[in-house]
Amino acid sequence: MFDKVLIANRGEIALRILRACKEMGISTVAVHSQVDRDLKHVRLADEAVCIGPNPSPQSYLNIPAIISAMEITDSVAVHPGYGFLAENADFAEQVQKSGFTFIGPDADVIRLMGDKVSAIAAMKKAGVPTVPGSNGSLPENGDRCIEIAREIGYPVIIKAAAGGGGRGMRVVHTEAALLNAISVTKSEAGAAFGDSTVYMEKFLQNPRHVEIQVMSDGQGNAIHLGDRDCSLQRRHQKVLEEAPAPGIPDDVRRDVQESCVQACIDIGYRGAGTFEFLYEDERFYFIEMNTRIQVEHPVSEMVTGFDLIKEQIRVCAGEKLSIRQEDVVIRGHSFECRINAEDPKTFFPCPGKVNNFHTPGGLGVRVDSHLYSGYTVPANYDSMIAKVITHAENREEALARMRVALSELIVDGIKTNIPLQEELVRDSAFAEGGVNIHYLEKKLGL
Ligand code: MV4
Repeated sequence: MFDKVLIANRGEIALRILRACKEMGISTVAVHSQVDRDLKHVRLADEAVCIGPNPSPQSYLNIPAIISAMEITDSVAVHPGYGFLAENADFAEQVQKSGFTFIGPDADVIRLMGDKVSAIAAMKKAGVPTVPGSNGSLPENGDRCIEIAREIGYPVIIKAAAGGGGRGMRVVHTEAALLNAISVTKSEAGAAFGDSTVYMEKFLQNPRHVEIQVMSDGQGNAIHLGDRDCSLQRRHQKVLEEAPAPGIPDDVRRDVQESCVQACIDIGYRGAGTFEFLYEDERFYFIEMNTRIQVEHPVSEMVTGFDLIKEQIRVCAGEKLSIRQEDVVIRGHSFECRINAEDPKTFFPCPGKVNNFHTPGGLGVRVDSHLYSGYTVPANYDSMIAKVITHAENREEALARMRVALSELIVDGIKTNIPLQEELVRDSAFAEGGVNIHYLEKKLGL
């Protein structure tokens, strides 16, 4: 096992990783920007290194600074968390070339999945169901593009191969609008990502966002840890997630889960991963794979009782998977509410000093947060300040538990989205289960 792990992240996920390392007897190194020296995990880590000024490009995205911090602290591995460098293949490669271990898949697997065209091709080959589409990048020839769109049928969506997470896409409803949409999406993609490759898919009008959690050891063993429904989102930011995804027929669910496991083995995947799907009319359609631990991983941990961060560390240290698929039993239901420091009406970030922080508790209640009374939320980073997670024997009880948990939560001094979350856990359509990706934005009148 690793002697010392450097945590290349901040906030709640840095604290989550720190706790896992401590439980495993691994020494910890926190790296932080200047404004972040008072972060909770920085105080709790065995060592801390300031890696630069507050803007992320100069600190949390500064690859030489992070590798230097590994060298001066004798760290042997780095956990990237989510965001920042978590899916940066060049970072993973430079970590490896410097003689350290990146806690994640190989750089070439990150690259394969980072390019959505190659990711979809790899998934199709492995038997994962994909969206009907161009099966590769769009040709330069406009007449060919028109033919492809006719075969797929309108509406279609043009997506940047280097995009993902909602960046660089455009819906096209008519043939008259197709070629201009392709050319605009291409130039935007070229400017944003330095790669103007685009592809085409059938546009699904009212899907749900359902994703499958996997874990693989890169030694031929892979398992899934069930699914999550993340359909409640605003501007591609998830707001409230749950596991398992409600109302999916057992055979449909089993088939897609098994295809994800097979894909992990096919691509030589190592570590935690998420297969993102659109789900419509009882069918799954692969859209992207995330090669990192995700914000919403706790709901999968709650229903499986399995520590995903500890397993990531174990398999990336060269151990085989510690459990088999038969050992994974989905028990009950779990919800996660993301708490953000933002105006509940305008959604503008609201950083500032937290005078008082009181967290809910009790059976089946978990709070993943780096906040403490007196902490100042800086303006430089993501506005998520806490995740409130509940677990119970069934969906209704887990939701009731969330209503109580939110009623106990106090974040004094700054504006938060707690009022929005309070409303969502009382929403009757959400309580029914299975709302689609447009539900929240429609409810908010966007
Ligand atoms: C789609 C789609 C409909 N049809 N692809 C947005 C984020 C990126 N991961 C893919 N996205 C979408 N791709 C096809 N063929 C609708 C979306 C989409 C979406 C997907 C998941 C969660 C929220 C979303 C919000 C708007 C659009």
